[in-house]
Amino acid sequence: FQTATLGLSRMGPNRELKFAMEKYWKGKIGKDEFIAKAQAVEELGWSLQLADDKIDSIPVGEHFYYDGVLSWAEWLGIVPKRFAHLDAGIDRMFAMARGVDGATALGLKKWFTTNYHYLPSEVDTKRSPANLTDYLANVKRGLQFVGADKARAVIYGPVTIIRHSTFAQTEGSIDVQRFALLAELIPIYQKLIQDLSDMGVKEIQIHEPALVFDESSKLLPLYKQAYPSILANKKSTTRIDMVTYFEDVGADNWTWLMEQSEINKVSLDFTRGDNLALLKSNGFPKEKTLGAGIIDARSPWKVDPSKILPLIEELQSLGVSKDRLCIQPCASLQFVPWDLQNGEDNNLLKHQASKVLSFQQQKIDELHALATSDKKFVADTNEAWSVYKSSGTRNEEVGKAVAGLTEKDFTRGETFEVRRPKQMPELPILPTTSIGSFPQTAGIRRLRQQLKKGTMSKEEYEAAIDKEITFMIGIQEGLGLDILVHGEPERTDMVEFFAQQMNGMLFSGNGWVQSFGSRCVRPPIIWADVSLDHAMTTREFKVAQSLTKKPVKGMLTGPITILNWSFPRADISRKEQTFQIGLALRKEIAYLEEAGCRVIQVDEPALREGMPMRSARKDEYLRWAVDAFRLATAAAKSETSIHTHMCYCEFGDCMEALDEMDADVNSIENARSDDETLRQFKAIGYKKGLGPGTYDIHSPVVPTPEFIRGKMESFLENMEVSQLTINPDCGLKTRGWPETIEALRVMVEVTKEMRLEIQASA
Ligand code: THG
Ligand code: ZN
Repeated sequence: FQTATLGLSRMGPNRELKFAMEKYWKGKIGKDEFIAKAQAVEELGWSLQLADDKIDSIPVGEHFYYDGVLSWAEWLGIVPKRFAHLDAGIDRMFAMARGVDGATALGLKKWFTTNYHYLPSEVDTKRSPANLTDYLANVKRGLQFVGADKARAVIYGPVTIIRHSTFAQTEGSIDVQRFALLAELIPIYQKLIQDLSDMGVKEIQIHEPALVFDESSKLLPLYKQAYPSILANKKSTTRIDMVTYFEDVGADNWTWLMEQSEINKVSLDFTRGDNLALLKSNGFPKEKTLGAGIIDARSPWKVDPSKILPLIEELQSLGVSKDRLCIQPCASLQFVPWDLQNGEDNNLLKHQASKVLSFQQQKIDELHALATSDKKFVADTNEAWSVYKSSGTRNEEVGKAVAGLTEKDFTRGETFEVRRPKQMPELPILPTTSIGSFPQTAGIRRLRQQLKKGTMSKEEYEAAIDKEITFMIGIQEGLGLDILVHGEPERTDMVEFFAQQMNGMLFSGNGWVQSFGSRCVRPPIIWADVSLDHAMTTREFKVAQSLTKKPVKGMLTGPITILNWSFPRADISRKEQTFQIGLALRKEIAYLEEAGCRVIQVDEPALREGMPMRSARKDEYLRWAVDAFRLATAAAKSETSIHTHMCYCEFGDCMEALDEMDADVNSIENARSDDETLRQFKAIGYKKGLGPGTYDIHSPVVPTPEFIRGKMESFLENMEVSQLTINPDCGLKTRGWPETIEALRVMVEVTKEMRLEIQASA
């Protein structure tokens, strides 16, 4: 078979691109040095695909410095007015990503169902000129390095760009604006395709993952308008690979795709959604090549030959002959770390499970082995999986606990109406609180480094953490907040912190994946049944609660978020793993109650991102995701107030699920969405507690009393007074102390005034 990839990890084996970007921003290196470092990473990626002829179709023009959607917006001239005066090029691109004085940065949004964020382009009435010079120069470099036979120029297609853009509400219908933008983009893409043809590019990968959204009534007309007209002038010798990923394309898009004679190859994801069913019922056109995304680009696990070899057979039996079948990762490999053998300490490599792990480098090797029908690879991999499966992945007790769950285990003892009055009855109306974390100062980060290096003992570290907690409780007492938090000085990444204390989790030392821009995360790897055998958060809770009479909120990360921000194991369902984590958290809630905790927040910021895009699977996912949260929280006493917090996503299409979680209070990001979230809660008749964010924590600007008052008036128009809790939008970890204190002071002062007004008018 032929082999292809659809993109590689951008950061490099040791996050070279991250460090180069951050140095360039600080002015420590110049532009030429920055570009040289970035190109070295790109060339390393090319080299490892060229080695032993492992990969036949190698992407070029695909190495983005910050984000792909952002780079294409810059190249296409989709630049909002506030940046339009800057010179085109990477500095304007970085300015849009990070903001410059007077011009706030573009937003960040989750890319499909991943934990990677793209930057939505903002469409203004006037476009800047397109400038594809940098892109074309990069493709040219790629052609020279990789050779014209293997190089595949990557283009982000116009409909995917348009689908990931925001439009001004004042400019009328979004649909009309989308078509207007497309009309401007078509000639730019026409010229681009022609230029690539002229440069000698033999195949172009047009990435149009928007084909997997369940929105064909809105998007298919755009596709029909865009294609084939942008391909009209291409040479017949330039082939087109239309690339999709993350889901199946659905029946309508399938029909359209297969009818397009200008499209020579269609790349489909066979690891998510059900493209196989579409192939079975429709067959595959004889003149096209199938790019079969059979290696899961988002999983750190090796392929399982007992599953993948029958799939390859089946694709052929469905009429895709061997010469028209190209095997490839289902998406870009940016979602897995660079190389399992690079920078990992023995902790990971000595672990039995590492024999079935596979990062980017290993996936490229796997593709080569599958393409060449390497029998030794198949035998070795089968053997590794069977050793793994008999190496303690199952925990009988956990298995029994999950299998024995009944309806009752998912249901609080009393209904919301009955239990709510029993929770912290001493609180005033409009109780004030924060989302949990306080500024992670350089001093706090230094403590952790010292503990890790061994220059500080555990006792000294804990004493220093307790001092931080004491300081934070003092600040909150002084501000007059009603529900306090300990501030989380002991925590790094909220998922890593919990995963490290649960059984069944594995950690890499150097397994970084890009989250946004230069920021990376190191997802825990779930390798065995998850369980908990000690309290994770009670020590710090007790320290904090001993310092105040006010209730201190216990702070946990929810089961769905722990799953979605980890690498789940491949041999059991995500649902089962999430329930295991749910049971572990259920224990932690009992430990916290035992320690005297009366209010516990279980954060689920990643609830929405794991939701499949097509409706049937969406409902199924929401069912078990909500159940996992309920499993974690249902055993709480009626007197215990369960809060949750959500952010990073728009939740408009899963509002009922949020209600079904049955939390007593949902403190949800709201400030930036102009109270849209608040109105959505009202629209579903939400009757439980709500803490819509009063101000955006992403900016150091302190909100004015008038701003907070406006927000609170809008809350009161949409909800009953008794439902409301007053809090910022999100955690304050990334903020400095001065603006944090000042903003909370304003929030508390305005709340006190409003309480008096409400009481006076009652
Ligand atoms: N944890 C995890 N995933 C997340 C978030 C999280 N996804 C969504 C959102 N939050 C992403 N936000 C960030 C913010 C900061 C960083 C990463 C993701 C970050 N990373 C450090 C860096 O790249 O330098 C590395 C982390 C470290 O050194 O511990 O700053 O909260 N899982
Ligand atoms: Zn948040």
